[in-house]
Amino acid sequence: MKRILTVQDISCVGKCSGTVAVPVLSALGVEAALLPTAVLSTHTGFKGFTFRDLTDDIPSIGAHWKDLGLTFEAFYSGYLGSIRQVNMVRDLFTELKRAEDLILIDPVMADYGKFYTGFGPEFAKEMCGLCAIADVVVPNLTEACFLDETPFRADMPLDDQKELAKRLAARGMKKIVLTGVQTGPDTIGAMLYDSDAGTFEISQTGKIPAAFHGTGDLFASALLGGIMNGMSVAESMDVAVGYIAECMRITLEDPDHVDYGVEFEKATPWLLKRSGLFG
Ligand code: PXL
Repeated sequence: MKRILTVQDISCVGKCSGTVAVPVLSALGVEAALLPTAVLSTHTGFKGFTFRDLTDDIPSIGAHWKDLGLTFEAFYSGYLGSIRQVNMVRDLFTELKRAEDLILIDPVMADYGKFYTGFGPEFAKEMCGLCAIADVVVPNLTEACFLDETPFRADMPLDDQKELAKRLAARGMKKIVLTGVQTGPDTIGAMLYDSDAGTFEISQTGKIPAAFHGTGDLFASALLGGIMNGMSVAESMDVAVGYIAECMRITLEDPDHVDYGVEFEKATPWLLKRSGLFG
């Protein structure tokens, strides 16, 4: 059985980061070890959340795993709470990774043209350094602009988004899966730029007029799960795009849905079927 390590926070309520990464990867038949970077009462979209920083625990947890000789076939980071954490994660992944293992970095820090609470350009600079050690990075359009230190434009033409992906490759990123790509007036999706092959692939779906926290985390987790099951990055991206659309469709169908996250649990049968794992 494949084992991966994911490093991100636990937002006790909020359906994002660690509390979606582990169940999605487990459903896809991957053992997911979780190193929590912080424990929050809720994600930062709620007012008055509590935040217990666990940065100081990271080195000793990594050292214990090293003593045990534990190995992971992939390393996956999401929301990291500080520059110090970004640097620790870079050290941890570099130390534990064997040549054949994969690193996937989701540079969680911004969306819709704005940094999340607590992040800014200095953080983006450090995150850019972490992305350079990854095999696959999964920025949304805002994060891609901030990594590249270029102004965000919600209506950026597709050709400009391709140039943006190429500039990220020039900063050392290998496979770039750009999310939130406007592929047409009524379509949205993701675009993979494989800098070694010099190729672009696009996966798209009909636009759903809603936005929920945690969909980026679900996307990255489903993407990694697919790759761990032997899919190419492009195939897995296609599944992940469909999965997010399905999660949103199911959520909006429920008149009692909460507004802080999607009902991803109910889309598990769809994901397993689409991944060829069930039914
Ligand atoms: O979904 C990204 C994310 C993860 N973790 C925390 C967050 C957010 C987005 O706001 O607040 C704590």
